[in-house]
Amino acid sequence: MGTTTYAIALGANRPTRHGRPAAAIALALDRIGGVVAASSTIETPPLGPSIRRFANAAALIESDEPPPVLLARLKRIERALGRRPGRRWGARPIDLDIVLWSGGRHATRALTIPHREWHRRRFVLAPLAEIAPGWRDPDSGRTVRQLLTEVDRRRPRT
Ligand code: PH2
Ligand code: MG
Ligand code: MG
Repeated sequence: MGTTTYAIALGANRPTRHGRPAAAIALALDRIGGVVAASSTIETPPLGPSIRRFANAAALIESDEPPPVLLARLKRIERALGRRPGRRWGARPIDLDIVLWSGGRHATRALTIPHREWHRRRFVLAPLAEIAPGWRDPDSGRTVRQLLTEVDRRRPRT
């Protein structure tokens, strides 16, 4: 088992030869490996310019890789599942984001952990709250469960 725990957010909103977006998420989890917990896969309305709804999920993985090495591997998996570089928020067959890691903060030009936007995004917080409700954001000191409650208070679910 790995020495480091990572929380990964998975998203997809374009079908691929593997099938519906939820199938790409299942396949990506399989490729990532080291999965110690996986949330359910939920359907979410798109944030931003995309029109199609997303499938979103979260997973905890254990790995010996330092953050840049894991990031490079996640990008290779994205490409293998059909992701092509393009518009920043375009429809995508798979998006694999590192949200948190057991090392606290990591900030370089190439990669920032915690992910800059994760604490505002219900589609990240809701799946993550299923598997790591007590994980504390190193920036705010709040748990995933608290952050989810705050997002819902600002923008009540309809
Ligand atoms: N990802 C984005 C932009 N908008 N909306 C939803 N619902 N789910 C996502 O994963 C998502 C998004 C950029 O990565
Ligand atoms: Mg993303
Ligand atoms: Mg991404």
